[in-house]
Amino acid sequence: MKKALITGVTGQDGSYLAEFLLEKGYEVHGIKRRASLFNTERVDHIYEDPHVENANFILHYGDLTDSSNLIRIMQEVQPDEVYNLGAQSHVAVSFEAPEYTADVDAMGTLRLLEAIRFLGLEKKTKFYQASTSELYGEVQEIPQKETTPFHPRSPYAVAKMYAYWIAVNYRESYGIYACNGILFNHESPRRGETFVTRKITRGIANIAQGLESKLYLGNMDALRDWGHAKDYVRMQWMMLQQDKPEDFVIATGKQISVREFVRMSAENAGITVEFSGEGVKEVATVTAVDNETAPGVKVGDVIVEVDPRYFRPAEVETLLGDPTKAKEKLGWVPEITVEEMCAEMVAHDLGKAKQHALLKKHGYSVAVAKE
Ligand code: NDP
Ligand code: GDR
Repeated sequence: MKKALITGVTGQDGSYLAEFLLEKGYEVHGIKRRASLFNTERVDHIYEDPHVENANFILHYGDLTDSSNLIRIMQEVQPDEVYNLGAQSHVAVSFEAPEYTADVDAMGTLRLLEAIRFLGLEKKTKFYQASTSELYGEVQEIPQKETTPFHPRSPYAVAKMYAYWIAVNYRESYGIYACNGILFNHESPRRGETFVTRKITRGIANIAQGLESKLYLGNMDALRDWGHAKDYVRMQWMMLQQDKPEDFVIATGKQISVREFVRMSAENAGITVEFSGEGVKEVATVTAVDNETAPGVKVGDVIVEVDPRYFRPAEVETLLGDPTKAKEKLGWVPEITVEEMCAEMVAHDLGKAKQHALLKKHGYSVAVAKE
């Protein structure tokens, strides 16, 4: 039985990857952070009571800022594959907490690679690094591929740039099977609520159910190549099953704007919107509504406004990936379109919003968390 160790197992990708590897028959170990509340919601459905004998999904307390902890876990598990998905992964937050982001995202990667070396696991343990299209930042070529030069535009992207190169360097210096997946944005109903797609699907669902009246967004012109996390974790595993370690771009090859994602999400909730105004004055107004799915909305309501607080000191305006290498060398093709993904996310968030609306109707207080 192969053993995998996943950092960031409680995150979006970590949870899908853990499911995927368990289905493949792996013993899966994950690192979770200590928090004052349970933070395992995304993996609770696959969690096994530690009292059960031969459990094959095992969680360890740990942190990417703690070398001795990482070495101990690595020594205990002796993994065949390490997937380094743990990160302070929010670009906007990285401007607020640049040093912490560097510590976790850059130094955390170094600590894991050093643990492999320190324990003499160079020939046994394969290493996957969660690299990112944010490395391209101010894009030098459209679409972006493995050979496109990098120009990172945030403390997050700069930290991930270090992680990218240290993985390459440990491959070249010590022969470690280390590779980078340069993944473009990927989303799902498990996406963190403050990333733009989930902020939109959740906000629209709450508005449809009358729990909120307005959604505030930043740069609506930003263009992204959005795929589904399930397709992308499959690729993470495929990258570690090759004879030779290589880096791959993972993307769909299509891009849409934040504005278009708003329109699509609203349609999925039975709301038609029209955009007017420019820059910080831009709004989305309801022009038609299906009151079965959106009883909280009427024609003429302004449901989206721009708030400059969500603008970033340096923005990445456009990203579009070219996944030809992954298609040709690994036979990987994304199976879920952005339209299907958006419909899935809205349906999921509408389900939750309906539950909250029902509780509210029966007199229970419902607080909607906001950024
Ligand atoms: P999430 O933000 O959903 O998950 C991040 C995970 O990292 C969580 O499990 C989080 O724990 C954990 N984590 C954060 N800080 C630490 C720390 N100090 N020590 C240990 N673990 C920590 O990210 P995604 O699942 O979306 O992304 C996975 C990886 O892929 C990340 O590295 C991200 O930067 C990268 N990436 C993501 C893309 C995307 O579009 N999703 C695209 C390209 C790259 P907790 O649950 O406790 O917060
Ligand atoms: P990104 O994702 O920065 O690409 O990083 P995010 O969803 O945060 O932003 C995408 C684009 O939308 C614009 N935007 C907003 N973003 C947020 N979060 N909130 C808003 O209100 C808002 N309004 C507009 C942003 O400015 C941006 O242009 C994600 C993360 O998963 C990274 O970890 C990963 O490396 C990259 O994707 C690829």
